[in-house]
Order: sequence, then structure tokens, then C-alpha cells
Amino acid sequence: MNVEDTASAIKSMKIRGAGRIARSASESMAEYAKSYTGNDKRDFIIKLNEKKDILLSSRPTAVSLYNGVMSSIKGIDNGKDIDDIRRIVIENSEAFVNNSENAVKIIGKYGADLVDDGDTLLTHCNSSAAVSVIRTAYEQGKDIKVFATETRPWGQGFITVNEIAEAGIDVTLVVDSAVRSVMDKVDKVFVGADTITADGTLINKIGTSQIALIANEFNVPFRTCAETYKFSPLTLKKDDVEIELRDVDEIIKGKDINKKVKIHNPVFDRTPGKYIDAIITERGLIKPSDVRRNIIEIFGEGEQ
Ligand code: RUB
Repeated sequence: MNVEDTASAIKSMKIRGAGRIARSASESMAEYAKSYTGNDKRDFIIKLNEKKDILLSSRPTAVSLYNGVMSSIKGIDNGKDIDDIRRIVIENSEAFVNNSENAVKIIGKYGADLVDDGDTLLTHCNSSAAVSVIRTAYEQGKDIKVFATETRPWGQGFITVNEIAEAGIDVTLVVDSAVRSVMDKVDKVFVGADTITADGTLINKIGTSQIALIANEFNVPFRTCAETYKFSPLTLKKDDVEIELRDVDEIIKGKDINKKVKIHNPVFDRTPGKYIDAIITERGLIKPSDVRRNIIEIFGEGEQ
């Protein structure tokens, strides 16, 4: 898919989930590099930067999009000529997508090792990384049950329960407000991540922070499953991650509601690191307090 169509599919959530948007954006940069027919190296670099900006403006919160797109154009300024720049973008994109897909599998394994036979798990929204943990635990032969939240307003939980049921796992759908009433039956919570900030704050689907608080109240371990490209180098100096506000129609369409009522539709929230037992990454388990050090190791300390 070309860059413009990819950006529009991300905006309208035909492509959604932090990992998927990052991979599809990176792939569309490679598609653009393949299709470039000009003969001016400087023009090619300018156009690649314009395409980058189109993708980055499609959704504001998940840093995976930024990391995926930026890693696709890494080193283009050192490209010798147009063919060399094209090769750099294609190879970068292939490496990002392969590493991303592998990371989800590795996270599945590390996460599943934390699941015991007979456990009941709870997940929120639809996270490929969290579903990978659940599937892998089941494939390891563990007898597990899962609660999955509906995830208002968009209903990503329906995707999750179908994926889990298709894998043969016992799964129960609950509305978001039922989390506290079922937490006494839950042994472990696994959710995904859109962004992890340098101070170990998790930014994920709206409702995640309430689940973390409830898990904390019940002494249930709360873990987020996050490839390290969900870590934000942009937050090393300043944490100003924008929480996306989406169209209020997602909430009120088809509802009988007085015109004077104001509607607020934030689609992500922030969970402080103190409520997170571990971040499960392809590098292993990371404590929220170690995120800053990991960001510096992976991305460096320089200007982002
Ligand atoms: C999706 C969401 C997911 C994370 C992680 O929100 O919050 O938990 O993106 O997903 P939306 P993954 O549906 O609004 O994109 O593990 O697949 O990257």
C-alpha cells in the first residue's frame, strides 16, 4: 500500500494496534522508495521526509509509529545515489518488520513463562503482544481461562475474544466496568502498550489505568507486553505525549442524546510505572524504573 493510503487506513483504524501501524507505515516507506522515478538525490530525500511526515500525522499517541518510520529512513543522508538510498530504505524497512514480528513471538514466550497451569488471565483492548502471551501459554499445555474487556467505545475486545476463542482457549467477554467485579477470579493481567515513557509510564488504551489500579488493590500482577520500539526516546527530555481524542460519534452514534451534552473521547490513558510489575519485552523483563537506561542503550541520548 502506498504512503497516503496507509496513513488514511491508520487514521480510520482499518489498520490499528501500535505494532501493526508501525510495520505498515515502515512497509509503505519502502513501497515509496521502490516507486520513486526521479533522478535527483536531494529531491528523493526531501520526498522521503514529506512521506514520513504524512505517516507521522496519521495518529499521535503510539511512538511505535515514529520509531518504525524513523528507522526506515535511518542513514539516507549517507546514501551515495538514488539506488543506494532506495536500498537503504528497503533494507531498513525489512529489518524493522522482521524484528517487530520476532519480538512479538519472543514476548509471547517470556510472558507465557510467567503463566501457571490453571491461571485465569485478564486482558484489555486488542494487543498482538498480549494475545501472543496468552496463545503461547496455551500452546505450552497450560490450562488457562481468559477474561477480555469489551473496550469501549470502539470494541477492540471483540477482536481479542474471537482470536482467543479460535485458538481454542476458554474466554469470557466482560464490559469494561465489570473488571473490578471479576478481579477476584484473576491471577494475572497482561495488556499491550502504545508508548512507554522514559519514567516507565505506560500509555495504552483508555481504561488500562483503571485496570492497573484494580489489579493493584487485589494484589494481582499487572504486566504490559511491549516491543522496545514502544519505548519513547522522545520522552528522555520531556514527556509531552499527546493523548489522541477521537470523533465523538464513536460514542454517541445512534444514541438519543440531548444536543447540549458535551462529549469527551480520549482513547488512551497513562498508567504510572508504580502499578506495573514488569514490562515484557524482547530483551526480557524490564522494570519501569529501568526504562530510561534501556532507551539510552537502544536509541542513544542524542537529539531525536
Ligand atoms: C490499541 C491498543 C493496544 C496497543 C498494543 O489501540 O491500545 O493495546 O496498541 O497493541 P487502537 P499491539 O486499537 O486504538 O490502535 O500489541 O498489537 O502493538
